[in-house]
Amino acid sequence: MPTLYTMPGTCALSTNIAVAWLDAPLNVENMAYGDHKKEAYLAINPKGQVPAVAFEDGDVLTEAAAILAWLGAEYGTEGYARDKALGRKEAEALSYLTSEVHAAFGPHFAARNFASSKEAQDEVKAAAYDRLRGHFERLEANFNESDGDWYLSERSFADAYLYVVTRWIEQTPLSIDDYPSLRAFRDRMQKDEGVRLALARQDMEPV
Ligand SMILES: N[C@@H](CCC(=O)N[C@@H](CS)C(=O)NCC(=O)O)C(=O)O
Repeated sequence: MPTLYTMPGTCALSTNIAVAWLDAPLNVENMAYGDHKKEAYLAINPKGQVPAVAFEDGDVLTEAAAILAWLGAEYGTEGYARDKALGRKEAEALSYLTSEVHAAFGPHFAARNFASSKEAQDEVKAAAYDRLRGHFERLEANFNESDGDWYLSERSFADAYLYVVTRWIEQTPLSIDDYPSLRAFRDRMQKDEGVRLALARQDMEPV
């Protein structure tokens, strides 16, 4: 059985939720923070990041969007990346969420990677918060366009990833209350059985 590697609080939660929604046959190995930089895990994923899926034949798949696409293709049923129109939009949403929105949190989580002095780090963080405001405004507007309970026309893996960033906002000076549809979405997600299972598997609580 393939193993999905996760860590508490991380974007790996999106893949963990997808595994729960699909009831896909994967082990979920939730590492303690720090284990991702140890030799044993670096031998699996030299990037030292989660998520990663290790297959029994030794192959390894990294990058959340790629793992979600693989899960959909391998275990998907109707509504999970099988419908072509939804699949296109889902791929677009996942690229946006992983490469733009997630990346914009970078200076917040690791300002030291962007500047060395405290003053410069504060400046970089302030710029990141402005950028994040733009992203959350766009996410809220996109959500409202779908006119339903989900980010796209029906439930998709974009919702699993969107849930992750609606949690991370709590750690920043931004407020989820400024984005009422996203707030209601987050509340709904936290009542979902699959989301609760994935949270428990990653030693996490609803926010
Ligand atoms: N581009 C990667 C990013 C993965 C990533 O940033 N993972 C974070 C957790 S959300 C991580 O493992 N951080 C630890 C580190 O980089 O040291 C993806 O989409 O999977």
